[in-house]
Amino acid sequence: MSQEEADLEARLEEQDTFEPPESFVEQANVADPGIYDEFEENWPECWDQAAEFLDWEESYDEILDESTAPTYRWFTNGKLNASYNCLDRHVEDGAKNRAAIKWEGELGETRTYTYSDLLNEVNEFASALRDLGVEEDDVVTMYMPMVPELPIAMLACARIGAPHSVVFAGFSADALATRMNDADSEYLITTDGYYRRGDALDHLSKTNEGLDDVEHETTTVVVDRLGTELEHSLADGQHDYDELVDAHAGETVEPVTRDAEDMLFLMYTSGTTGKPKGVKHTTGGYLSYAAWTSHAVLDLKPEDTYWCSADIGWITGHSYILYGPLALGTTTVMYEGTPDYPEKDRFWEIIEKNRVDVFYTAPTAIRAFMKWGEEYPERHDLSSLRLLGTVGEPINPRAWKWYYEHIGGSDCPIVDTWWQTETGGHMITTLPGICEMKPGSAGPGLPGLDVQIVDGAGEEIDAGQAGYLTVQKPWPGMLRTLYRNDDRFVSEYWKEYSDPEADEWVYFPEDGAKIDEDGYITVLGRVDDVINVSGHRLGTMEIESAVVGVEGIAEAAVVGGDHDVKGEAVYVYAIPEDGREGQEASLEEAAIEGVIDSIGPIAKPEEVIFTPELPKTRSGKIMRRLLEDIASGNELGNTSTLRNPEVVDDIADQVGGN
Ligand code: 6R9
Repeated sequence: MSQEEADLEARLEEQDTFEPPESFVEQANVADPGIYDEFEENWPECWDQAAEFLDWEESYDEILDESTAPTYRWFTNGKLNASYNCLDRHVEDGAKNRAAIKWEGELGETRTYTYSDLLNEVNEFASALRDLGVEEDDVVTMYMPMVPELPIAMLACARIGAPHSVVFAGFSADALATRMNDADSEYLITTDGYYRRGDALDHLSKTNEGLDDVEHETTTVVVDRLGTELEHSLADGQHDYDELVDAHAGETVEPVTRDAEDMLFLMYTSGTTGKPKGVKHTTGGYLSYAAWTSHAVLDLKPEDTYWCSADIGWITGHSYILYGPLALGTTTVMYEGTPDYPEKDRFWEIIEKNRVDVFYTAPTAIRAFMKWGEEYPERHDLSSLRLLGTVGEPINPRAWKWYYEHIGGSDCPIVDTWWQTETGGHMITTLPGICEMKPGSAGPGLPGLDVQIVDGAGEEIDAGQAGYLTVQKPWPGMLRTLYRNDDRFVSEYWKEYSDPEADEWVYFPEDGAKIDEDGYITVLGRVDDVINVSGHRLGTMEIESAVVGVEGIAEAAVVGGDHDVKGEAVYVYAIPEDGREGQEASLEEAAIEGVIDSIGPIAKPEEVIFTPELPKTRSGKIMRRLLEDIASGNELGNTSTLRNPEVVDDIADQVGGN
């Protein structure tokens, strides 16, 4: 490191606020600080501004209908089609030759789809889906890696009014079956396989294993990603994607008119109890909100090339690879593979090659880049970048500053965006052309949102104190319900702080947070039994039930422990059944396998710790906090209130030498 660089680094370390660069502010989509007051004074009419990013076939009667709260209805009786808004209208407006998707395959192959190419592909596949029998409101499941056929299939569904339910390809066969059964989804789009670090992975066998547990007949479409590398024979009811599309070459399908409140998609996410929740998003509110936040927070412009490195299998990919950017007519980059293949500079190579203007990634990736060292970004010209973003978990100031300096060249604002599957889009973040940035703090709530930090009784608390994050007014991108489970929708999100008798509804996202004097919010993490591994939400109960499903394990407790790169990692504490003592090695293997089979490799335990007993309170509750502290190597507090304090030392001795 040169003296100059060392000086800069020392300066950065001290600095705790950063102003957006003048050059950014001058061109920012939103630069007038008056927007905060304007939205507040003019609520909910302010949300017209989001709806105006879309073309409506029929205009709405009312911005917000609160009569069925907490199931709010937005843009009532408005009519539109999401695929029309992401494709046709841009082609009609003269952008037909602009790239819509630039796809980078892991092995180095690329594909570019202009808006007109993408529209054609979507039309053909929409026609094929209809031919297979898909009707409006049928849920179509996609179990696909990052191949262009995934967004094509999603937009084809949107075109014919069939909600999609995308299941992350890294999830297990069990996870696929659970979601298809819950949604009664009779159609599945999948692939034969995909590449990971150059190896061909078989995905169809995993798909078929999942289908064995689906309780109804399904029609499956299989995309051939691997060519001859993996030969598969398709079973009855399984169709080859290319053959289908060839048979419908050149066909077009009129975009189906959807009501603003009609479901656009379902997305399953982990919650406190074992069963994943089907979060329902709508056509009008969700799409307006994805478009508006892409404009205001990500500062996207039609001429931008933008890259979000998430997987489309998560909400971030839905809102900010696909729907938001395409609604605005931007070029969105989609990368199939991992950041370190073939080398650790793959991301920077993609940015340089595509002249990416705006880049959006996760803290876990940034921490890995830091570990690998700045020589990798230094090999590339990253001067095309104008704005950086992060999402998924809190970003520590050190990682923030590294990102700012080594990727942004100390010249790009960073938006640290707090939001959730349920919120549909960004909620807490700075507006990059207006706000100063404070590393480690996401920022204020967006204009039009009423975010408050409260104590256990729901009273707003003082700056600096830790409390619970709440959102006290509805917003267009919010979930409408949990699929076929309105009761759980109310009990999961609206129970803690609402007053149903007074018809006052407060959304509780189950995160802890604190706020400073300037209204900047630092999100402290989940307060429920959900852990955040590499920015992915995993329910500890789901993992526990996988572990206790293993023969020879009597009881288990799963917690998150601190991890350098992943943020949190999965720690399993397990009690062997009587007579199985001494077989810990094979039980550990079986427990790990059980978790991978039931959820997927992302949930793989970091350690399985065997113990004859779990630490319990006198009332018999497992002391999870204590187990978390042990896993994280933290100082252990007073354990004398336990029923069995003696087990603590015994367990702690086993964990990473703490
Ligand atoms: C978009 C997404 C949501 C949970 C959320 C919170 C955590 C997300 C964050 C963040 C701190 C940020 N989270 N962004 N925590 N700072 N910028 O990640 O959705 O997968 O549903 O996870 O992730 O705990 O409640 P999802």
